[in-house]
Amino acid sequence: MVLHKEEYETSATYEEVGSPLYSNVIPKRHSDKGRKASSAASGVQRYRVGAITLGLLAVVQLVLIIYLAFHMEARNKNLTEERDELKRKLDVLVLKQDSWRAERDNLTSMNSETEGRSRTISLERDELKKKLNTLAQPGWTLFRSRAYYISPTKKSWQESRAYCQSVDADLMIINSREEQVFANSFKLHMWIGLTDSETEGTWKWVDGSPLTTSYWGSQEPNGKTEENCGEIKSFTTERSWNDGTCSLQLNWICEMKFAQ
Ligand code: MMA
Ligand code: CA
Repeated sequence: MVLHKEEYETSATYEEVGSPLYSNVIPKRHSDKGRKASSAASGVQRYRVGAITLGLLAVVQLVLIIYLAFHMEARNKNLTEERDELKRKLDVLVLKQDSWRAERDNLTSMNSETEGRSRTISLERDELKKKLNTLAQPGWTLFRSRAYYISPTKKSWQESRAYCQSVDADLMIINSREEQVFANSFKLHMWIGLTDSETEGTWKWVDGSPLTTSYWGSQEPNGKTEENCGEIKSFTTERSWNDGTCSLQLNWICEMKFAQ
């Protein structure tokens, strides 16, 4: 603005001296000497103006730089805080993720445990249902939490055993005096779950357990390799067992268990 005005005045001084239009505004001293002095003063003026302008620009620039520096500083501080906050949040999330993973694994194993248990329960339920249906058939008797079946027909020891197994039972195992007395009470010549077929002279029950307490009749067992299957024979005496020929057709007694 200042420069403009100066130029304006100067150009007028050079070109429009005689113009009546400018006669009022042009100063009276318009000699060569005066013109030179005026020109020098205007140069100094311009220099000053330029210097001031540059100075102002420098100040403005400095202010701008300081402002920007502060601004950047503040911005940096904010970003650092944000970054730290995000790091903290990330740490929390990583911890949560770990505990959720552990929880998920825990639930997964609990789930497979539950599934396994429910499969077992369902198998046991089906087995008990089947046993209950069997018990409703004629020939079955309950005694001391077990069920016993006295056959109305005769079979070999092996076929008799197969029948018992087909109804989730087996030939009777006698492991108490009570059971021995109970077995005799039917007053029937019948197969029980005893054999020495595997090793001659070594009597075993059908569940694989060895014979400990026995109720052999007098002189029994006497059949060597000819008689490898156990039977109730002389039921009028407590010691009623005989070793008989396994292919003989006899009645039989099954025993059913409901728990181990
Ligand atoms: C039958 C048979 C044998 C038993 C004798 C006892 C004759 O054979 O049952 O196993 O030992 O009788 O006299
Ligand atoms: Ca015998």
